Amino acid sequence: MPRTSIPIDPIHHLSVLDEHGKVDRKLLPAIPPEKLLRMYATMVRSRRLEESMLRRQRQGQMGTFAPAMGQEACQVGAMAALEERDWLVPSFRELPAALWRGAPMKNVFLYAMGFEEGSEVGDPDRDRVLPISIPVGSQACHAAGLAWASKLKGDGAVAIAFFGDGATSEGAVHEGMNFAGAMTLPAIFFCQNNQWAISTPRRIQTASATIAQKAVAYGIAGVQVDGNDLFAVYRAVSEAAERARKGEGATFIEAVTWRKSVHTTADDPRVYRTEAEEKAWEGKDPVVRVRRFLEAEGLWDAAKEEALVAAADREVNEAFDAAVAYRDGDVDPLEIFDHVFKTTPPDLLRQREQARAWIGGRRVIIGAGKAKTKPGGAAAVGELEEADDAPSKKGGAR
Ligand SMILES: Cc1ncc(C[n+]2csc(CCOP(=O)(O)OP(=O)(O)O)c2C)c(N)n1
Ligand SMILES: [Mg+2]
Repeated sequence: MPRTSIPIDPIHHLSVLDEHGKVDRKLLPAIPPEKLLRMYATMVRSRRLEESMLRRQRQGQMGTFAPAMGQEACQVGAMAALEERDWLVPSFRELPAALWRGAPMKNVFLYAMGFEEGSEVGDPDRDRVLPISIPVGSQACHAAGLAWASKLKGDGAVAIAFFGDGATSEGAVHEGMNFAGAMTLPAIFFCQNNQWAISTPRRIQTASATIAQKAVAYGIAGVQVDGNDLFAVYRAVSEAAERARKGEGATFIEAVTWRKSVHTTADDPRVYRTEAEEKAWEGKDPVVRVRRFLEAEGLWDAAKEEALVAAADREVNEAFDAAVAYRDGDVDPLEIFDHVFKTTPPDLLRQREQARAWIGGRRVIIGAGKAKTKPGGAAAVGELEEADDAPSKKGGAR
């Protein structure tokens, strides 16, 4: 009765594009130049938008958000490797992925101003993008469910879930991946290991040598990629999608990356990260890496960069102005009951009616101190103020 080894497939690490913009030609995915330039432009647009959002949040012009700076290659590389029919299941840090799918910057601002309709990326009946989901790890189960539906319908769609290193300590991630393994589902679980879960470092999140190796336990494919390498991510996701479409099941991808900025605008990483660490990752910036590659290929130069940045900044400013105009316009606060279910269920309809009665004819302060009155009780998010024509507290519907 000897002790024998159980054969387990090794977990590979994939890297294609180095910090100086040099590539391994054998591994470089074939991406047409127009698509490649659109990928780079999306990374830059995302970076410029988030830099603007950070400034605007500090000035009180919008609420909190979770910047994806430093993780642009993970998200744009992954989404560009997929098709329109594939499902995007984001967590709360997926701006670059949403922009790739066509999210209007105006909506990005609206979401950060508290408007649920900001979640809309396009046509909700057509665009396969789920809204932001804040509960850590929930995305794995959502993607497993969508992948199961896709398998049952035979529509060939793949579902990709984005979550972080911290999420791998949540039960939902294991449930989702186990289900996808057991049911051989067309799902991709994309873990952005950005080294931190707020202030908890990766090294105490799990005793696993890699996060990718957890795939072995679910019987699904697993790979670790350099998450700051657009081409490694693109290749890994292309391979995962191909496997999924062939009916060979799910893949777990660990993308090793770095959150360059704050966890959210309510966080200060200087309290728990050293300057030396920040510096070490500075040279690995995913956007700079692609730019160097494009320059070396003769596809990019300083003038093009300047024009792209100027266009992105223009787009950001126009989107912000449009979002402010919307916020200060005729907004109905009862819309908080909309945008979740296609058909609002009866209990929410009842709550909607209660809220309508409670608001009565009172004024509501919207955004930066603007007062609006809407007859019939519909008003806006923000503070309530007694209006002259409001029903008295005693007499008003409650
Ligand atoms: C179930 C649940 N627990 C706690 C939180 C609070 N929370 C928000 S983000 C976060 C850390 C997530 O870290 P990670 O999964 O690494 O993702 P990252 O923020 O780094 O993108 C926590 C604990 C939450 N949103 N949901
Ligand atoms: Mg993290």
